[in-house]
Amino acid sequence: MSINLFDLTGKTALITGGVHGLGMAMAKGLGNAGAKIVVNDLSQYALDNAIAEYKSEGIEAYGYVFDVTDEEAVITAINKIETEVAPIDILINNAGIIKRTPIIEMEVKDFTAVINVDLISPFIVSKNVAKGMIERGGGKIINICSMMSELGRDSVSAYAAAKGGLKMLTKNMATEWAKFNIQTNGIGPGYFATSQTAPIRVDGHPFNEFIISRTPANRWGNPDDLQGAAIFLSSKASDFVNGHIVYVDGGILATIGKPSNE
Ligand code: GCO
Repeated sequence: MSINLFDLTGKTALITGGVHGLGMAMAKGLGNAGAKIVVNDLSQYALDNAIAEYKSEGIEAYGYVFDVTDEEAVITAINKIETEVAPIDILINNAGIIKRTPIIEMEVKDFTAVINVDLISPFIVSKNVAKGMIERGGGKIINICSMMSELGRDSVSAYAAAKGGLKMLTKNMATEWAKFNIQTNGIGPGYFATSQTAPIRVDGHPFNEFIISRTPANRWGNPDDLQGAAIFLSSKASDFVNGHIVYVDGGILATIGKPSNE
């Protein structure tokens, strides 16, 4: 009998912030591979719209309002999810924010806000989900990293510091939890066409042309381009993969780039 290493039937996946963009695309990939989907947001309105979209595509999905930076709220939500839906087999720490401000002009409160959501909340959610995974004999954790886990860019210091830290937090989670059959890895998206990049992607914006020339695939990523990596790292196919950041970037990190007139 052939085994489908990528089948997620019977699994339950929590994707934080999975109400739009890359998180929703990855969640749809997991849902189409058989998983039940649980997403969170601060807005019930956003959740209601997202759940309706998942269900319109035949995906079983549930939404919970909670703040990923508030550990008490996270613990309460995990207990509700694991009581009302099912134990969490797969966690994708996707929720994130970005503030584009030069370091000199950035206020400490803004830097701190990005670190809290993009680095400290994956720590909070993972450690509280991992407790149940350890009791149940294993699980999958995927942290959404970034090109900024490896590279700097003007105006995104807080985001780069958070995503660089998230890369190393991923490796430490892998180090501590692999013995419990929890595989912890990361996905590092390149530049994707989402609402988060909309301001720097408009036609004629210099950054738009720059990214197309800087990406060997000569295009922005489409959110669905992340589904394969998400399914792989959520499935049996990655049971011996730990602490690895899978960069889905069209080749950006493979090259120093080329002169714009080539
Ligand atoms: C930016 C972009 C990036 C991308 C992504 C790259 O301002 O440089 O928003 O942060 O969103 O993180 O991997």
